[in-house]
Amino acid sequence: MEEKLIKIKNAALKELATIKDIDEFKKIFTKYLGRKQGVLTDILKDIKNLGADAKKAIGQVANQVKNDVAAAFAAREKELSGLEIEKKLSENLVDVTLPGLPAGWQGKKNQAGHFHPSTQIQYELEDMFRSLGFLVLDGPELEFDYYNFEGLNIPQYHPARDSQDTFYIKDHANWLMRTHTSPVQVRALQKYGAPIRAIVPGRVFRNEATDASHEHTFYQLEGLVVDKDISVANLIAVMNLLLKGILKQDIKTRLRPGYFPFVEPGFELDINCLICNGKGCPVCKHSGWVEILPCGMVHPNVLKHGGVDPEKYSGFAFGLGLNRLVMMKYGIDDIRLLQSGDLRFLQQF
Ligand code: FA5
Repeated sequence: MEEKLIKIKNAALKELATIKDIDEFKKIFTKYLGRKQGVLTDILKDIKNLGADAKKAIGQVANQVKNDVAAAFAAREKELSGLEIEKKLSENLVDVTLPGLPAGWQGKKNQAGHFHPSTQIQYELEDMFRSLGFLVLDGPELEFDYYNFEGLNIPQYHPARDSQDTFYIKDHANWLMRTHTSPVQVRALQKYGAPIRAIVPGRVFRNEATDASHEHTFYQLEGLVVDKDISVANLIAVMNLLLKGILKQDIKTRLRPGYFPFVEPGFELDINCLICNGKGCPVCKHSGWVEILPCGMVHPNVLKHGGVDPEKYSGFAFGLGLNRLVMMKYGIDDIRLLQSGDLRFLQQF
């Protein structure tokens, strides 16, 4: 029996050395050490049936063989599992250092996506204003009535509220979707105080009947400068710089009085319609002029709401209609195209 045990051990070790993967391993493991029917398991079971002396004589050898074979199997299993993991890794190799595919390639590898024309203009304006020392700020789209109206000198029941058709939030009397980016004037003054130079690009919402120049969801870019001795001359200089910087051409502008409760005096800065060159078209409502840049000197009450002393500081603010500027720059004759999601339109920019 001892001889038989040694033979089995040698055969098992020999076979163990020749196998190449974990599947083969599992097979020979069952063959030798399988619980129900393994060559070695069976012979070890037979030892029980030997007489006491024979059992004693063979027991030690049997144990040694059993331990040697089990250890050899365990070592080989470890080795083969390691090889298996390496094989799987090399088959599914992911090179994390490879550059990503361009956004929007959708099957056409050379077709990269790009920013929306409004975003392009927004980023250009941000760069321009940053170079003039302005902060670029953000504000919430879901806004409190206080910041959208009250803080801007538009109390409850003031008729100026009607000029901005508002989406109110059901069951939340104090909440609304902001109708302009001006609420960030008060927020910015409260947070940073004076002096301050900031712009606020952002999305605004109005319950509008849409047409070629009106959307219900559109973009504005607010500007705010508060410091000592700020005058209308500073306001006009910055407005002209802004329009020239973006439109990259000399354009005709006109400044006329405009009423906004949060500025005093208030202005409408219109530009000559670049769609029809001032001849008249649906975009300029056949007037030849496009309302693009309402502005004015910050009202003392707004400064007070922002915690700034109007006796010491003055400032100007403007609320650029970003979509309309994009339309003028690229000759787009319908504002609704901007949010149409139509690739034939978007791919032109
Ligand atoms: C305002 O929203 C003021 N907050 C602007 C302002 C800021 C005045 C700071 C003074 C000081 P108004 O409602 O006119 O003003 O809108 C500003 C600009 O947004 C308009 O000139 C226009 O270019 C654009 N705009 C207004 N309504 C729409 C609309 N429905 N669709 C697209 N653009 C619009």
